[in-house]
Amino acid sequence: MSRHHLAAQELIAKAQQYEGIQAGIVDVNTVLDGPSYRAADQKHWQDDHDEKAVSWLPGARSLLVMAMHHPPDQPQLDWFERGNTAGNRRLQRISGELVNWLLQAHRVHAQPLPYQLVMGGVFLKDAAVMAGLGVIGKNNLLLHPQWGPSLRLRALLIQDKLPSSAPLSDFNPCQGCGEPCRSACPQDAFGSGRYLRTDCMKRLDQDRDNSEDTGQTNKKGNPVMLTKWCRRCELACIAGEH
Ligand code: B12
Repeated sequence: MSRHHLAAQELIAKAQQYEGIQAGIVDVNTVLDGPSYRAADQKHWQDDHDEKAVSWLPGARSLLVMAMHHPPDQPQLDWFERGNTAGNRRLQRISGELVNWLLQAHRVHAQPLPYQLVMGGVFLKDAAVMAGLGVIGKNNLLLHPQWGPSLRLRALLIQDKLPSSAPLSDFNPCQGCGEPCRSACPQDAFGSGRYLRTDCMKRLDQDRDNSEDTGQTNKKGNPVMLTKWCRRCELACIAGEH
């Protein structure tokens, strides 16, 4: 077995040792050619980069995509406070540990990618589909065979070209479904037959306006606010093993 096959297999196994994590590998250029980049106009995203955006490892070839199970009975994983969520903080911690491990065990350089596109992140749902973690459902979310849409994503950029995981075949969770995800939307963001971001965004703006005061203060002495995002399209979905 080649050095890179071994690194890929061991990396996926290492990531999956963490409770509730599944992982796959995909060629980064395939993701950059994918549907979301085409829809969003890749050039626009590049032009839009924040000056604080991370610079990618030069010539990086692969991505490790991680899905973290987000059980519906743990809504706090998605609550947004002090600029982040608990679920995302856990994924960031795991990413850092995997980068260190990959360098020590295989002398392969990797880099945790940020969440936001403007900060240098990638479109994670596309990456996850291509890495074999699920398919895109009628709710425009990644659906995983066991977890349905109840997951959060994160990626590591890897310097070397590691062999890619195979996309899923024969997983069609939306076939014959009555689409409760779409009727659950309080903004009717799927009313036109496809997901409309501007409608969805209105609801998330309202969620932000309705942030709760935690009673804590940050270093600057300002109140720490907590936002609970609308997740109706996610929570109404019946895909996966509930
Ligand atoms: C910006 C953003 C938002 C914006 C805009 C969303 C949008 N879709 O445009 C707002 C704030 C509105 C939002 C809302 C939500 N988001 Co959001 N969001 C993101 C972010 C940062 C980028 C997504 C984006 O801009 N996509 C670009 C547009 C062009 O594409 P799109 O609408 O997603 O549609 C594309 C895909 O569906 C894809 N596609 C469709 N079919 C197929 C088939 C194949 C084979 C492939 C490869 C791709 C593909 O192509 C479409 C474009 O043509 C990602 C994290 C990331 N870095 O990727 C999280 C992310 C997508 N969001 C997530 C979540 C959970 C939500 C919300 C439920 C709110 C919440 N609790 O956080 C809602 C759900 C909205 C919905 N039903 O899509 C999760 C999704 C997890 C999952 N199971 O899929 C992500 C991955 C973040 C995370 N924490 O893991 N989000």
